[in-house]
Amino acid sequence: AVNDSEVTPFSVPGYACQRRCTLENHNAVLTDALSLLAENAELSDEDGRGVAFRRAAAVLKALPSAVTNMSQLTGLPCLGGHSLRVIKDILENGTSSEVESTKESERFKALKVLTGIFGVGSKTADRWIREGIHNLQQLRDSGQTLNRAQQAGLEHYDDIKQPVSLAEAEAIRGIVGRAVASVSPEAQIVLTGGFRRGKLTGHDVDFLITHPEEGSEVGLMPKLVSWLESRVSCHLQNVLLICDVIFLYETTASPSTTERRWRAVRVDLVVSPISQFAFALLGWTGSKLFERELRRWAGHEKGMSLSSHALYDNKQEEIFAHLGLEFIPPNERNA
Ligand code: TTP
Ligand code: MN
Ligand code: MN
Ligand code: MN
Repeated sequence: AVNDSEVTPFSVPGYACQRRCTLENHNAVLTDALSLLAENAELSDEDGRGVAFRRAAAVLKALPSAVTNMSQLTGLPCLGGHSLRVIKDILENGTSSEVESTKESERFKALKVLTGIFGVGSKTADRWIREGIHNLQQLRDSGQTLNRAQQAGLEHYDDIKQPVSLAEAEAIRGIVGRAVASVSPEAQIVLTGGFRRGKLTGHDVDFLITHPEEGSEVGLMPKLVSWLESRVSCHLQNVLLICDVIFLYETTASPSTTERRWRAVRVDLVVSPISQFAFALLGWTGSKLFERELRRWAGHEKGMSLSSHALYDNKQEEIFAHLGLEFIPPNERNA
């Protein structure tokens, strides 16, 4: 056993947006466990509990080495009693009984499978489970009415479940880039989301599109979508966009086969006016918790509202204060 006197407690600031956190994670066993409990809470419509587990996991992700002793955690932020019990269980026994039983529970397994269908959220999945639907076959047999997104999600379930590689993301960046260039030659496209943070795989590919001239981005999205859908260019006969978000493209076929290999990938396309581009880029780069923490910091520590469109000062008067001026109400600004 490690002697407590040898243990140096870790120290990290309270908000995730105050911390530098690369993809290197010395505590993956612990953070995987807490992330699973977060996911289960989110799927059960317990968002508060979900965020608490996400914050706890983020603190552990930011540590410079593996936790070996509970006393190293003394004074760390965001580690509530529940998260600490899970961590202690894993440090002492190698696994957490709560995590293991959650993983094995029929309800969690069914929620994961059903919400894994694009277009199906936890509320829909919960209703289906109450109607006795626990898997894809039962869903198909049930005669449930599915909307267009869900039909596509079900049809391409296996493809979409498979992570997108960086190479695929770059290939799709090329295809979408050519499509954007053909509907609006000056428009710019940036890869955002997890790939911008250096991840090598993702559950989708996120793009942010803008135009250097304010206003010229208006109408770009419908043009881009219909252009991709119609596959008008012979260079792009390998692309099909369905539901705005599911992208089918031909993977590099092996020369030995003439069979077409199609792969469905989720894409997120966002168009932003250039005046909001910086906020959109910040807002769509993630991670989700980093974004949430930036907004919490802005609100709680600075009295401001941050969104993917703007940063507002909640009290207009404060702008005057920041400028060292006495507040002048609008009706007295008729200079
Ligand atoms: P995701 O694509 O869900 O997350 P990711 O790219 O980090 O992870 P993965 O690799 O699994 O795809 O979201 C990307 C970012 O976009 C994330 O920070 C959340 C943010 N975002 C939305 O998802 N929806 C919104 O409406 C806005 C404004 C931002
Ligand atoms: Mn993404
Ligand atoms: Mn995601
Ligand atoms: Mn996304």
